Amino acid sequence: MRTEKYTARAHTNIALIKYWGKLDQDLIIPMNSSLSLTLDKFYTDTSVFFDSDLDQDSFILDGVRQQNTKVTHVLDLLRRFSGEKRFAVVESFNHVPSAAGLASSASAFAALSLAASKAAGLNLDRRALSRLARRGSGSATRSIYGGFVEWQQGHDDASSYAVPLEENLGWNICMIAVVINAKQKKISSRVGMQRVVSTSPYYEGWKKTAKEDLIAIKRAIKQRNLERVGMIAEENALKMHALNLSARPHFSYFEPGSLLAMKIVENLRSEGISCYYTLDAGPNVKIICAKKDTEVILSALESSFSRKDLIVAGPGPGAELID
Ligand code: 2P0
Repeated sequence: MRTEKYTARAHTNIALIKYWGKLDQDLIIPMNSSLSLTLDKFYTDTSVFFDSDLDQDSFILDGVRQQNTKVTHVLDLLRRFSGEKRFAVVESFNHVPSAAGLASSASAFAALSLAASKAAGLNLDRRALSRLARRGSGSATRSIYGGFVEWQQGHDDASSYAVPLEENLGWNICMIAVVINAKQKKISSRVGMQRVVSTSPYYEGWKKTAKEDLIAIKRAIKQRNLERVGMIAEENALKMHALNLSARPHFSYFEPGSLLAMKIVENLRSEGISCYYTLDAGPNVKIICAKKDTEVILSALESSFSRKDLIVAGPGPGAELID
């Protein structure tokens, strides 16, 4: 006997104020609140049904069977909440315009939370979905919502969830993803951030400054001040990456191509074009800019990068059922 199959779509998000460190590793309670923009171009579609003929969960990503303990962990939590005893079939497809290495656990766990909770017979509200997605991967907490989203750090399972800041922006803010390297990163976010918390002498400074950056960026978003939003995001990203350089043993996600893209953005800015960069736990650079400036920025990047590695994205929607 199997349950009805539900399919959900969730988009990835890019943090402008980063989450980088956990207060509680099991519950995934972050050390600081973070803020992101959900993007339209990168998303995951996930279908789930429970079936009494199964003797274990099955997870297929882009047609390939996977072993993923985080997926099983979220399904175990759901079984506990819902009383559903059966194992599940989870089938996911990542939609990324090229082999960009930008498919993220954020869209994956947001889509899984929505599809699996429906298949288990639950009608969770978005706050509960955000909390469930958080248990799979921190950044997924924010992908339940579209547009600008704040993950309020909280202090326990009940109080740590995302809230929508502005879901329908009516603002032509864009992100250009510069794909430097699409391969799997050597140091996972989970390992990298934990090492930073345990060893960086600057971590207390990060917590203080992240709090200040969050207040400042929320004000700048409200004022539609792209220059302020971009500059705060760029500085916040650099502070996060400085933590990695100060960890023991130190590490960095930057590659030569990352530095080149960052330099191009800084040069464009000195020529009067409003563009700013941010980087996550990998070498790819995301450029924050106004839609009207994308062509001039793309043409500057094209002198060093192939056009197929430059992807322009806009604000995207929150997680939704599509089937
Ligand atoms: C963020 N990142 O705020 C930060 C900035 C990457 C750099 O959240 O351990 O996959 O599963 O909670 O969410 C990526 O880390 O880590 C991330 P876990 P996650 O988007």
